[in-house]
Amino acid sequence: MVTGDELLLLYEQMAVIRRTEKAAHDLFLSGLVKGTTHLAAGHEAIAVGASAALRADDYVFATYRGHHHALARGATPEECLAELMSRATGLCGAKGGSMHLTKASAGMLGSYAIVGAHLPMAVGAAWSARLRGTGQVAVAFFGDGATNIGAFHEALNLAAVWKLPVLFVCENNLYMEYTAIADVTAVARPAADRAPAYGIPGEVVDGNDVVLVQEAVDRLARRARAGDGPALLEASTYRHYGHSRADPAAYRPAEEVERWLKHDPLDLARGRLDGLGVSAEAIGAADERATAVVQKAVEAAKAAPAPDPAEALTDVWADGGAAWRN
Ligand SMILES: Cc1ncc(C[n+]2csc(CCOP(=O)(O)OP(=O)(O)O)c2C)c(N)n1
Ligand SMILES: [Mg+2]
Repeated sequence: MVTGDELLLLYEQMAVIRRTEKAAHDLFLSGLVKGTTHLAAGHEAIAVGASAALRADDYVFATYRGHHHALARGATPEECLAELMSRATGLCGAKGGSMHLTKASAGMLGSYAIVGAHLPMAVGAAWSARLRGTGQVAVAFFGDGATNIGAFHEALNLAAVWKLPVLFVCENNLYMEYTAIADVTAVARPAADRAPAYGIPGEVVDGNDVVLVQEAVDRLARRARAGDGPALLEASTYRHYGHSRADPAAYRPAEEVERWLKHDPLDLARGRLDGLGVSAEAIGAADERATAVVQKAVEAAKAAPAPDPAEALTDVWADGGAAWRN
């Protein structure tokens, strides 16, 4: 069971993510973010709870809605915001942008814009871990929309057949872009209801409760490390912003939005902290630290230089340059 001090750390991480996403939204609207953004405000508890249950050397794969996973795996708000703003100090030197945040040194093996494409990659990483006997687990985070993509089914099947140490974590926010997943899927739980067809246990968790997510991922990761094979966790959640950019998400019923905003991951964690005897002052101090970190990150990213054009061909090919092609 998590202690008050441990949960306060998770709360602060979620508070940092929430504020980073708000900053990304504001920077986008003021024209400082190049390309698009897909914000994960509302999804914080999934990334933070899962990361808290994983080993530092485990592998994580995320989607284009992946800021929360990069931050939960140790990327800083400054690195992430600088990446969104195409600055030299960005997490990927401005070569990735919002949709491709990657921090390989922290096992964050990328954010992928092709829906479903990274699930087979996570299976490959799990296979590699198995062959090397490292005890590592690979985790693929993906949206509900990916469950209607062929790669989801291929990945689950192969992972089960080879009993690989991979966890499939579906962030079910009820929508795939502007379409309700329920309108195009015959089962109620698009991920969890299908997992048993591949011989994989499919569980559902409240994805807005960081403690429940941590407990579930901890249990499923132990199982995978012990050689008992893959598992699927469907985490119910809701995005606070639209799908991308400035989408006002007018296709979502007002009553639904209101209900989910009342089920906010930060509020839920605050309630649990209170129950564990953590003072309102301690929670307020965590909020203030989070605000200060993100404010500083925004200023630093704004002040950072653009990348040197001479860097354009570095980190592109395995040899670090373009010589491979010549
Ligand atoms: C293979 C593929 N088809 C279509 C798209 C366009 N597209 C981008 S995001 C998206 C919706 C995905 O929804 P979901 O998987 O639920 O993730 P969410 O955005 O809700 O996090 C679609 C269809 C794409 N990027 N890749
Ligand atoms: Mg979705």
